[in-house]
Amino acid sequence: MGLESKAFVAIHFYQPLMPGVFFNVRPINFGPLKRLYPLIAGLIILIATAGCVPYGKVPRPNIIVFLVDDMGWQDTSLPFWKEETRFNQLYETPAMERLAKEGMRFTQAYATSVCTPTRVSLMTGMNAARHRVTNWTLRKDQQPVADDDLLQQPDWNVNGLSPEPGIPQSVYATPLPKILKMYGYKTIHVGKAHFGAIGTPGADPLNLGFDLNIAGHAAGAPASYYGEDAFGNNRSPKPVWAVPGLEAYHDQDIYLTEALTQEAIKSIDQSLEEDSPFFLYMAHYAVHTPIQGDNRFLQKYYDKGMDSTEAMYASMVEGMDKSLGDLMDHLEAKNIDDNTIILFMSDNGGLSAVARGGERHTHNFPLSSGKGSAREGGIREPMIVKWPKKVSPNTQSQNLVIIEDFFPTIMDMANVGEYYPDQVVDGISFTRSLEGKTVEGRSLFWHYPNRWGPQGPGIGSTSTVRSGDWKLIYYHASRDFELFDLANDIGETTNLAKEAPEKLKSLAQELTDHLKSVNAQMPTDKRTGALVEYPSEILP
Ligand SMILES: [Ca+2]
Repeated sequence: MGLESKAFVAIHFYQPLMPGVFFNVRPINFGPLKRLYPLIAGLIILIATAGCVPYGKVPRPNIIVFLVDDMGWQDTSLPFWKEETRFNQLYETPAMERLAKEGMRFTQAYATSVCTPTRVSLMTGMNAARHRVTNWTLRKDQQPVADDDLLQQPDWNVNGLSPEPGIPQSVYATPLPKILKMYGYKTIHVGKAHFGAIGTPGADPLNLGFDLNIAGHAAGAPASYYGEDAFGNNRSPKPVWAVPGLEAYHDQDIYLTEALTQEAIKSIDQSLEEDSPFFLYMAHYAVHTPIQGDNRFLQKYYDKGMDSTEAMYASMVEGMDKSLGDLMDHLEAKNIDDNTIILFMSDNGGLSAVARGGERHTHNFPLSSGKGSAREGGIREPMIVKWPKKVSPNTQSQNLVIIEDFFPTIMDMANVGEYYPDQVVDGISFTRSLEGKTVEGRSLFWHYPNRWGPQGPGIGSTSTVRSGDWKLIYYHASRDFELFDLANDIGETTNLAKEAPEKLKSLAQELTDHLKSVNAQMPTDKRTGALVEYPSEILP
């Protein structure tokens, strides 16, 4: 047993004397031993720390999760494919290029296809089928999108993540920042939260173990990106989307992305003054709708002859990238860049079914479709990790990674050792990938028994598996299958379900086994009143 786990046990044991400080561990009835608490606790702490580095002195790197909202795999000048695309030539993201030169680029990294499921998986390490926050959240006890005529959505966790047990229709779990805080991190939330519904504990990042919350609440988009518009706060009635907590920037000529960056830099400086390692969850609202131009960068995209909506979108992408560059500059200026890990990720694919300029479902080319879809355009993400002295600079990994893997990986990065969250962690640490090793044999799973709203390829109630280069999508309403060979068909243009029946059968079985193992919720077919079958059950 390592020092940290000894300390952990000590802390657990000590819990009755320090209620509410650490985990919500299940209460132990020590009864008549109560009077001996101070003696027992003192002995345990003595044993745990004898001959070891004191608990508070274990060196821990700073960790930044830089999470972009709705950014597509191709919304960057940094190629994530074997060749540069026209989008790589259109977008300008120099800071992402700089980060990739200093770290590792993941070319096959995944999230879920919409916001909240990804964020809950990141904070808990759970696969969406298990945590059951399978769609985006907003209002307490309400689905954000009504059923369609064919399927009734299951009783999924519409209230999102909860740090407290007993909240109806929520998943109770020990959130990532709560554990990091226990290990001495100053935990900072900046930007979009979108973990829990309005009026539930999970709506407020402070309840999840963050020491600071700048601008995060239940809503998953800003009413406005403009300081002149007080980020939506001056409207009457005030929309639920009005961004909280940035009053100092109201009526100023400042873009939301920049205001959040300035606040993040202040919070880093505060951590340095307090001599604490920090965990900064820098979760930008950009580049989610509303698509509103970032005037610092807009003109150059007009000059490229782009559609006006697309020019505005590209300016939002570059504004986000400048934030990354400013943070990297600040780490260097404070001489902490060598002790700060940066994980860059997006929470779902680029929006393509609505609100964009140009032809629908083409904005993530060569990938098919976009946000809300089980196709690659909805789930494949730009991901970069810089880990000084650990990750070789300017490297790439083709290993499969999915969003719930961030949780155990960050535990490794933070030197947490053994830890005991209240949930089952499905994610697998990708530290081996970061060491440059090839990791094979890992299958990834998605489950979306819900309705998103807009229509398009791969959009709908689905379950999906990726195994090796093969991917199977099971459509709940039609019971249809799509089978793709991604190595040769990254655009998912050719359905091989009929040509490769054995592969179809094995993937349908693997997907079924996963869904059953996590007790996944299936929708109900309104025509029959019965639950939709698992994929293997409808094959001959
Ligand atoms: Ca999103």
